[in-house]
Amino acid sequence: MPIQPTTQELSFLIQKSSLGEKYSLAKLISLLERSNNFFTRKEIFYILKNLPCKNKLTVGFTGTPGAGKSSLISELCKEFLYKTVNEKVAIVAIDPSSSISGGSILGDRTRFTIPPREERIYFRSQPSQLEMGGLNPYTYHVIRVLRYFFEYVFIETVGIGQNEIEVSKIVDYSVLILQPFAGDNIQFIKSGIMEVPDCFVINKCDEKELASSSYHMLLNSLEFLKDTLNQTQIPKIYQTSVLKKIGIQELLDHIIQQKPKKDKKLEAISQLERWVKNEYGKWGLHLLQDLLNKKKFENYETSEEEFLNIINSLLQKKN
Ligand SMILES: Nc1nc2c(ncn2[C@@H]2O[C@H](COP(=O)(O)OP(=O)(O)OP(=O)(O)O)[C@@H](O)[C@H]2O)c(=O)[nH]1
Ligand SMILES: [Mg+2]
Repeated sequence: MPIQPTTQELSFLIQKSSLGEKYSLAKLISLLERSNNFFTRKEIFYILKNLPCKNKLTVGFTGTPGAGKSSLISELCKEFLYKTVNEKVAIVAIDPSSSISGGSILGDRTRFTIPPREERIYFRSQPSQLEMGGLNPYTYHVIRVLRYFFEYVFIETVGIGQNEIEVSKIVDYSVLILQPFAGDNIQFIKSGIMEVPDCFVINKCDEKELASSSYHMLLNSLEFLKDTLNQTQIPKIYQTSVLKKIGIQELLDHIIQQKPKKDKKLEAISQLERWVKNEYGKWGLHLLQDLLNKKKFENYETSEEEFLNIINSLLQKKN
């Protein structure tokens, strides 16, 4: 595949991907992950616009390192295969252990036990931009592509705090996975992210006693916060064990009942702002807001192109 594939080649990849061919999909995603490939991306989304988008729900799974996120997602997927008939799920794992140049490697941290030839499940690992597992700059575009081909897209990221907030911006539903608490101090209550997750999971509830005390500790904290934050109700808490296969069905039932709540245009604008802020700082953000006030937002690539034209003409004038 040349650096700049032709429209025909891209259409071919997209057609094959929509028929469930994983190799073509992997190629398509790799094209998106190449940093300097704006025109290819624009072309990809232009072609995709003519296809129906399959996606019903995008779900984010975040949580403390080693809480069992990958293991739990694997179990949820196996359950998903029983529960649904023709639907498909794509998993994107943001892998903090692989380097940017390394691409998708299945390092120690990615413990997925999904049958590799299963046609209804697609797995992709993405190197993280940050040491702790923050979103890659291309994650959003990869998710947008996957939404065309899969009813469900699951994203795994490591860490709570900023990552939790970042991932919540590109998903319809956020699940925070924790391990049973050893002490009586819930450290994350201080981190100000308790209001971000839509639901909590305490995984590794293999032992009833520890599971129950952790559950009540979390419940108390959430009730305390509910009053201080003036919320009407607290999010659901699930207790699961991958080891003993507890709570998996209930959690999956709950997840697939959810409705998409995000306005995809607002989501696109927020991701465009995120990119501009990272690349050009407050100055860029100011120019973008000016542009968005004057011109109706159509789609990510159109606004990105208009923004880059403004930047280029300003830089030319300066020289
Ligand atoms: N006892 C017990 N161990 C579990 C359970 N779920 C996962 N584990 C173990 O916990 C360890 C970490 O599991 P992972 O699924 O890799 O956890 P993770 O949260 O994805 O880890 P990172 O991606 O590295 O943050 C593995 O050794 C799993 O076998 C569970 O329900 N009970
Ligand atoms: Mg993992």
